[in-house]
Amino acid sequence: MLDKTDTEAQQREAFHRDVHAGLAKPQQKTLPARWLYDDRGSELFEEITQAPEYYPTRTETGILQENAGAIAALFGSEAVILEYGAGAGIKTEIVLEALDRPSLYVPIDISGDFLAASAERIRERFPDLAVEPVTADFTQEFDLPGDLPEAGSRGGFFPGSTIGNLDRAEALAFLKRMRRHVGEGGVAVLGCDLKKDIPTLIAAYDDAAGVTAAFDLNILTRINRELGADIPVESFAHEARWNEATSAIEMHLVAREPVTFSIDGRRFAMEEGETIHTENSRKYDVEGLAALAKEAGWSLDEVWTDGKKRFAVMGLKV
Ligand code: AVI
Repeated sequence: MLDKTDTEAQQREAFHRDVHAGLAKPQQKTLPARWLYDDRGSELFEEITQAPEYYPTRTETGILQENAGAIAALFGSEAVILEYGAGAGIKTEIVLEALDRPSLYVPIDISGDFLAASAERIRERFPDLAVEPVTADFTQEFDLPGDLPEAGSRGGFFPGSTIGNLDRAEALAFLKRMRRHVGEGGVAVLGCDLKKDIPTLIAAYDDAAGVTAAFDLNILTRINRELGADIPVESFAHEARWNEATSAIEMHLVAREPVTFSIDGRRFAMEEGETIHTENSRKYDVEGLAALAKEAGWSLDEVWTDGKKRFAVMGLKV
């Protein structure tokens, strides 16, 4: 687990390192998607979830609402719920509300401030529920607090299809980590955006109101502000692309003209049309993700989906 000042200093250093390494690449320039989420980025992501074209959030929420009883039954009585990425808001509340006498809720998030605020909200909403937030980057190894109660089973909750933002190796490592955290007799509920027609996917990642574009471009504003850079943000445009080989929607920032800029005194140049790849959002089919989960020690117990089969919520057992 991380101390707040440690986290901030390490985060800053890691941001600096990732930006320099990613933008110095001679071929495809890249920026890791995790840096999209500063305060403004997190606000814009919240707005994306309300965009008419962005179906995943409301589809998953509907699936959780419709199947809350069955999901609660999978978690069992007196469960310890480990949520990877705090603050799925309404989705978390739907699940916690349906549970039978949960013994503890453990939200896990890298952003300590965000985590504290969402833990507070949950405490107000569920005054009888014990809440023990853990500040940690759940895409890396970390240990849970040693004093978790033994009553009931442990259940991992990973909604939002955030698994799609990890590459295959990271997703496998994450599923193994969650398997280790829940131990024998543990279960998990995993949200997963499914493969579908390409126009629907592209529209979801390039909404007409330009919220996703603002979210993507905000990473350049963040670099300018936090790393003292002078990237001409208006010289870039957001683009969403489908990559069939990786089964992923990719977000790119395309240079609309030749651009030069400096970051900490180091010069960078990009040609017109050259792009910075900022995010992958992988789309699975249930069989593919179940096979990956199996490799990590899980077996598929149940699948809940919507009428159009756009999104799946998967119930896993150890
Ligand atoms: C957080 N994650 C699941 C979102 C997704 O759909 O991959 C991030 C996002 N990027 C653009 N729009 C939404």
